[in-house]
Amino acid sequence: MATNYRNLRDYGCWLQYDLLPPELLARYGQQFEAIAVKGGKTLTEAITEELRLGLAGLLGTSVSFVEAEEEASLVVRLEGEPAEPGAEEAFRLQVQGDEGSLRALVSSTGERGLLYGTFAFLRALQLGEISPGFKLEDGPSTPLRLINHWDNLDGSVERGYAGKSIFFRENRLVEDLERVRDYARLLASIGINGVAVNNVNVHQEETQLIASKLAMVKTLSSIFRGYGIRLFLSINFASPWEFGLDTADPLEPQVQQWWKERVAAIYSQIPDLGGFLVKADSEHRPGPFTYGRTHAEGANMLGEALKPYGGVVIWRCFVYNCQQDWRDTQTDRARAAYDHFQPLDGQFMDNVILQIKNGPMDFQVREPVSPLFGGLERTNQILELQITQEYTGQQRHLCYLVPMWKEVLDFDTYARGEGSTVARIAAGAVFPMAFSGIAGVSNVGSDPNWTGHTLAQANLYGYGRLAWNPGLSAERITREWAVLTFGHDPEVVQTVSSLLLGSWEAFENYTVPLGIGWMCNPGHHYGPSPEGYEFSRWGTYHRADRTAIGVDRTVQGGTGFAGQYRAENARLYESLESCPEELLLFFHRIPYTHVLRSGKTLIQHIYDTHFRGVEQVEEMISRWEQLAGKVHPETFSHVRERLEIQLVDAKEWRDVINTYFYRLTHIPDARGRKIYT
Ligand code: GCW
Repeated sequence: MATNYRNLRDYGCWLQYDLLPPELLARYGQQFEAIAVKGGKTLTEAITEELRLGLAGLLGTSVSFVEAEEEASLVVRLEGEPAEPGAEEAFRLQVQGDEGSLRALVSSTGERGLLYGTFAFLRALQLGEISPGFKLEDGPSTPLRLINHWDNLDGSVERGYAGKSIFFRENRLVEDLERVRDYARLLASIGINGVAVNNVNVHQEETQLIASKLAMVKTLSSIFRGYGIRLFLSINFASPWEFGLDTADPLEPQVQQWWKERVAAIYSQIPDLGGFLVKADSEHRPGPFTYGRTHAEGANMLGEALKPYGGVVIWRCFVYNCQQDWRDTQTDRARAAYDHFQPLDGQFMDNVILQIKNGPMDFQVREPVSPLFGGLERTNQILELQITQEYTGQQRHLCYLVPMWKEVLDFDTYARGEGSTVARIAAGAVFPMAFSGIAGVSNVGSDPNWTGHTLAQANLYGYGRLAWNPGLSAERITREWAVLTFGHDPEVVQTVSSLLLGSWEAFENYTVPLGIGWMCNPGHHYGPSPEGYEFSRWGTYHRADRTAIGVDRTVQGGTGFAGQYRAENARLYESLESCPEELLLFFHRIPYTHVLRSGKTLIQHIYDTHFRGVEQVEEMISRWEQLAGKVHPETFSHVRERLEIQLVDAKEWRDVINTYFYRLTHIPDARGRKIYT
């Protein structure tokens, strides 16, 4: 069962380890055949296995492991003590000698550093960067680099677009645990150090993971441990009640006691569990509000229970009123996270971490950055990104998210003057924090290629690389991924990279204009439905009529959301003149005849981008076609099929959106293109 996946090309993702091209073989050929791995224990097997596999594949030789360092041309060595917390994840990679007799040393004060250094060595080898004098001192910028799975025990995956869960099936663990190991390896190769394995929507069955089904967690954690990854569990805040108490009130001593005992039982089985991830008072999940308590009181109660074991509580800020009435124009969902959590700044225990979605709404193709970044000064916090493409084409469409994430990470909050970027906040460099980092919602499932669309593997890779170092450019990450996945043919690397890098823009062009969001089908969120969410309870309205569209979120005449930012950004968004145009309809209500900086009216901009988006997909297809015979035939036809689906859907989006606005406005396309009436 395990092996039939492995025979498939795309199963290997970016760890293909294909034989290097002749020019690199000439340099590296017979160079790294004797290896010494010194020190370490938990991760030694992972390190040696990786080197064996990697070097055999890349260099076409078999390697031997030797005791004496002098006999080795590659030494992986643990040395010294970590100088500060986190230093054990950093490594040094040095290459000496001259072409023809290279000697490489990977060293770290910690085992995880050695593992990351090993992957870095193999990557640098493939990129042709290993040469005499090469030196890389590298360590993660962000301490917590997490993946969140929205996997349910029955095997389904909430917002999963790549098959079923790779962990669970019919309330048990899957049989193929080897695949879980392969997954841990993929994650370790990009520096991930924590995984929450179950859905933040904790249904009844999953509540048992902290009790009768704890053995499943133990098994999974032992697999991940072998790759330096700690396990986290999503928990149900009302667990005490589910297990028979008559309350889950965080201030009730019996509830506190219940959690302490539960946590003790869990840590007796899994002493290195990372902690809990909690979605509370959000989309019908229970939480402290039921008992008139604050989120600080709720989170701290769990923090107390976890503290003796070094565990943390990751508490999500995705809290808003999901029972809104569309007639209510006072309530603004965009304000909710800040309104709920900013007043609690400074009240959370030091092992509680707030997890904040990148935008104030919910993973739309374009949103401003959540004002909680920069708004919270005395609270541990991590950024939440969505790797799974819920609103961005569901892994049927190519939509590479690294450029979007770069914008989020580079966003300057001005919280401590210029340069207070989200990246630096996530790195704990703006405000002192005991914990900081990044979490990404997984896009992985049981499909043989892991991500449904093979090119969506790049989103997982890019996420990990950015979490490690938000300073890496999108171009660098993309090139790395293309070379590791497809090899060195410059035409392939160039085409794949440019397809990826242009895809977010294309997707945005044919879907939802200028930051309004939500014009998708309710429920499953695939495909266009301009008013699908217009009269619903979810607080997601664009309020288009025949003269104007958008929500006024200014302080002056709107919901005041713009005022949640620091002065520099508040000013920027408040005024129609300075508001970045791609976010215009998020912050302002605009007549269709309003003239944009391009000189076009808003309505013409909508038409133009929608025609353009479809053309971009057409161009993507013809560029991909040119790779026939240059990439693996299975990958080639798989991607072509997906691109063809994307084209059909892009046309559907274009026509629905254009017609919707034409029918409202009766303003024709200035260029006379076909708009259905
Ligand atoms: O984007 C929304 C999704 C829900 C998800 C929720 C959340 C896990 O539509 O499926 O629930 O966000 O982030 O909690």
